[in-house]
Amino acid sequence: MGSKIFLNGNFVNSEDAVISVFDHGVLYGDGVFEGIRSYNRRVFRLKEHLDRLYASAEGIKLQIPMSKKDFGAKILETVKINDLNDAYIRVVVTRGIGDLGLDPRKCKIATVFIIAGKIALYPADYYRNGLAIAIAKTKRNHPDSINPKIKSLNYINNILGKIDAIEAGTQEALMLSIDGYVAECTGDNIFIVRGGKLITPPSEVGALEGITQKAVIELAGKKGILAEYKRMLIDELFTAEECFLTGTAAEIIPVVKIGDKVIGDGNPGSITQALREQFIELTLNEGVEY
Ligand code: PXG
Repeated sequence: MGSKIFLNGNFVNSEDAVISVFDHGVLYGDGVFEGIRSYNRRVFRLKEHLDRLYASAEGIKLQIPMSKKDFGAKILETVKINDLNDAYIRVVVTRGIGDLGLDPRKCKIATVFIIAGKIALYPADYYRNGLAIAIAKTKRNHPDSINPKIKSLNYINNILGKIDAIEAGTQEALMLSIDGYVAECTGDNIFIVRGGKLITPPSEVGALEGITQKAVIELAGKKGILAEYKRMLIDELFTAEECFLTGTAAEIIPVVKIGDKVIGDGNPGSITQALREQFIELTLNEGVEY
């Protein structure tokens, strides 16, 4: 059965949810997006996702033709109308329809759509036993070229990193900055535990400011675990006590191997596991109801 998609002001059936070949989102990846989840009929961190969406749009000088408040209401309506208890919500704003040239001024109005569907999760095995990740051959975009805080539709850098992961036979790949610092994975932020403390790379190295990343830092704070944003070289990961990834899709997933190096004793760490349990509890109780 098809779902209902919010597209440019209306709810349409999924088979009718089509956009123009002249949309600059398609022609140039000119647009921004968010991936949001709902749990237990509550949208997790809606405000944070809306704030990031609007900040991303501002970062590419794209005017979203709706207020943040109305946008939030439409997101809630989209999950509700599709009667989903737990959903993956994809929110996209493109530059809109223009001509066969880059000039964004030719695009008179942004295209907006919201899809609410089921989420494809990592198999439960990976949460129990941990993930092996590769080190991507592809370097992360330089932060002076593309501000890593902008969650744009231009994901080729990440997709090349994902292809590196696939070629290495892993699910994910760690991306390093051009000068060799640990940035993030292709769709997740990375943390290590060292001396019982959490360390994650700052956005300036070339990482998206993750909403899950921030939630995990808050949770750690409540448990009295210190967390800091710090530049790290790859060697610092190899000698970490624990390592895990965070993201809307993955939540918190343990990493037990990076390239050919085993992390810790090769099993998911206890701090990682405790944070994961707390995070799951948070997702069920927090969030905006619909
Ligand atoms: N880094 C990158 C490059 C991302 O795309 C994250 C980190 C984690 O951020 P959040 O705010 O989600 O904690 C992301 C998020 C998908 C999908 O369908 C990807 C993301 C989120 C949801 C779904 O692949 N990426």
